[in-house]
Amino acid sequence: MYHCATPLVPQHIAAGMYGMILVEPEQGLPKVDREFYVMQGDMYTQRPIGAKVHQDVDLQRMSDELPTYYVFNGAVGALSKTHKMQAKVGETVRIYFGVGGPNKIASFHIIGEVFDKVYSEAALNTIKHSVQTTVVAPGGATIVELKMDHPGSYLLVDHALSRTGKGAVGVLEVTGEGVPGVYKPSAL
Ligand SMILES: [Cu+2]
Repeated sequence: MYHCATPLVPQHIAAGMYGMILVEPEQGLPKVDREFYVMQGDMYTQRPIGAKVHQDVDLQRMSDELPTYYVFNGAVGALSKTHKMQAKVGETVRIYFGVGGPNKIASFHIIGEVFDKVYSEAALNTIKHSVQTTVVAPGGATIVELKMDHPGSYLLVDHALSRTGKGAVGVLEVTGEGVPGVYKPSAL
């Protein structure tokens, strides 16, 4: 994860001056069907969330670490309305997930799925299996992989779930025929 270092650094980061660079091993990472880039950030504004006016930074809120917004890829709705994340049943999805911050740790989770693999802290020499939620520090990243077994709308969230109401939600749309037995109706 990179960012600028112009004072005030957290103010610049809160405005989105960060991104991710992938350094692959010489042979590359294993092939997957889909790859997505997601970064979480926190924002501090003088007006309440949703105010339809120019939103200046609130330096006191920033200092107090009380974000107005939590966003994926820089805007509310970036990964739920503006851009669609799509995959098909049977495909393997890899998500590069980073936290620009400046301040807040993310508890990255996908509702309805489990990460088959997590490269914790984006260290390519360490793979964890079958992880439900993974912690990502500000200035850090992770890589997760999951095979999609069933169609549906899977929500990407920070599992500090109050943050979904402040923007931190994305949608991975999976189409196709479900694998029998993955989800079955309960016997009532
Ligand atoms: Cu900057």
